[in-house]
Amino acid sequence: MLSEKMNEALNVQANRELYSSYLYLSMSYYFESIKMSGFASWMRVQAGEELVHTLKMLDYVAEAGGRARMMAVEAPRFSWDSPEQAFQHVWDHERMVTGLIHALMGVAISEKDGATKNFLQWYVDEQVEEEESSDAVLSKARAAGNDVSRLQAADRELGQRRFKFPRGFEIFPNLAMLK
Ligand code: OFO
Repeated sequence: MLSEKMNEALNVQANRELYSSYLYLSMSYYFESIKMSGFASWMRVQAGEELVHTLKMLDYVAEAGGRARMMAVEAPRFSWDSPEQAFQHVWDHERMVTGLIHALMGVAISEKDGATKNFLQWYVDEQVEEEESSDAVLSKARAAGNDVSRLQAADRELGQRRFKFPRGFEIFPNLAMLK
């Protein structure tokens, strides 16, 4: 059984995960607006992953005897000056989320909640990947700068990324199939 404090902290983090999904969807449409469909597709995949992070956390709350509570989702930023600036934002955002996950782990420890601590380890590991992948994309965007042909090459490369909702979370068809 989750303590009230743990329950609330998990609900708040689930809301931040949903915000992440919303932010990446906003970036996806920004990239569509500047005709960079590969970057747009990459962001859409990222938005799908964040939705899974949200559901996984809310499902855990429900299964652990808590109460999953939906909260208002903040409106994300709408526009960026360049692909590099957008990917810098992703990188900064993911580092901030890593801090939030570590703080959440701190709550599980202070509440002596071993089950939640084990559950959160998945997110700790996932953040290592999220930081690595956003760093790699930021480096590509930075290297391309304003060079149109290099940006187009990066756009083609990132457009290859595919995503399939994991078993149990098949709420949408494969996003790539919608393209
Ligand atoms: Fe949920 O990992 Fe990014 O924010």
